[in-house]
Amino acid sequence: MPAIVIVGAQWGDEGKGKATDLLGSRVDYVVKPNGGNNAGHTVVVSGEKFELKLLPAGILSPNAVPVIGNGVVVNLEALFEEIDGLEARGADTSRLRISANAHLVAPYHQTMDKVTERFLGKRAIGTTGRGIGPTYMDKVGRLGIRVQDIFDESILRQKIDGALRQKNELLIKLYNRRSITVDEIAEYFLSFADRLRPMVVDTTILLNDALDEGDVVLMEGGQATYLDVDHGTYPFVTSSNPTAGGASVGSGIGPTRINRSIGVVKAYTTRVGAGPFPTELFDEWGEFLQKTGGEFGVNTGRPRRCGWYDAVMARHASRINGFTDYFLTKLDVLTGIERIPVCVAYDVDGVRHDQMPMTQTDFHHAKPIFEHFDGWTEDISGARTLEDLPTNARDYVLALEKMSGTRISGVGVGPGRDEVIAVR
Ligand code: 2SA
Ligand code: GDP
Ligand code: MG
Repeated sequence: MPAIVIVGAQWGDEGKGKATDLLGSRVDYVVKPNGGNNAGHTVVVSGEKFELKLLPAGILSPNAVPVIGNGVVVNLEALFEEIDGLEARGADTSRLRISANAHLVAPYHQTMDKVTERFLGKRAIGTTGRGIGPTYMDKVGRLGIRVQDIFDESILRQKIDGALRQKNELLIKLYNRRSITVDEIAEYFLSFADRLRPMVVDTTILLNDALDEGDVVLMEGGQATYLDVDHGTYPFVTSSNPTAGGASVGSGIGPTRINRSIGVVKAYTTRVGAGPFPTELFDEWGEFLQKTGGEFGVNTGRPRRCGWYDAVMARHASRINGFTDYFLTKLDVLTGIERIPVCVAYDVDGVRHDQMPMTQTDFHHAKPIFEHFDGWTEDISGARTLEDLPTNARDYVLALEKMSGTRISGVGVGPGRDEVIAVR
């Protein structure tokens, strides 16, 4: 009956993998609606760490059916590498289902991602280099290759030919690269056909039938609100819609069937890649958060930029995603900080903004206006109720809830599956 969506409320890496895993035992399907192998979701089960990229984190929930939705861009090489890696560690991936409409990442997309970044020079986005942007460009430009095309070789070749006419022009003239042949790309895709075939279904029918039968479907958004191509800090964004509405499009589950929208938000802020970041720290506190929080990219290993919690962003994310509740993560990382700053508004060229500025230029100029909260020194990783927290930690959580305008339903106090406070 109900569909639930999980969305990152900041710039990613809020702990969506952990949030999905927590709900995993109570859901029947876990769908990835957007993104591709640019994502990196960590789940720690009994001290063992799993890093999911293209696969939904729900693949680790033994009773849930993991689904790659139509909105995802699939790199088949990465897909089977990840499946083999998980199987080798004892995970069962046999239930995985993939949308026939999902688009495929071709080797030339990765090349184009990298050369575009090089061309942009100091205005580069800081992409993961996985070819995500160029694959979505081809999807919207109607030059994409879809999963279903692999099962009709003549159509596959026609589509590759169409895409390559444009690509070869670009690659040779602009990027000074060798031209690519239809044969080599067709051969590349066809080499995965036999393994792929049993997993491919019309996932929109699968998921809607499941909802009709009373099953619970969880949509696990990749990336985050401020990396959304419409709502994020454009152009420093990814090329999909990782917001709640995007999850509906990327899975074929109508918006009226979604009855819970969970925002995952870190007790501070991080960002990987370029772009504005008002509360970013360049001092020893930034280093403290990076080190204590282990803030390094799951996929690329890049260090994440770190800053204080930004309540203006959280309020705006609530609005765009219609959050019903927030899951606040990594509260434990703030342990030991005497006074914790929280950004409550921005100063943009002398004018106070309590809401997100309308223009990107203003957001680039935004200086945080901080309120300070008393910290705590006690180890909180064993807390399982709000009452177990030191008073100052509890007050910090309640203050964030008030400032962000959405109730907090859970608090992460460590990376482990059980290191969580269920608030109410
Ligand atoms: P892309 O590759 O076209 O999607 O890059 C565009 C922007 O989106 C950001 N992006 C991410 N930000 C945070 N985490 C992501 N996943 C990995 C992780 C990242 C990693 O979980 O750690 O390993 O570096 C992710 N994926 C995309 C990206 O940094 C660009 O700013
Ligand atoms: P995702 O992309 O949103 O799924 O997040 P990532 O997996 O990229 O990054 C989140 C990191 O924080 C991972 O290393 C998690 O294991 C870790 N994590 C999640 N929740 C908590 C928490 O409450 N406390 C601590 N200390 N770590 C957490
Ligand atoms: Mg991540």
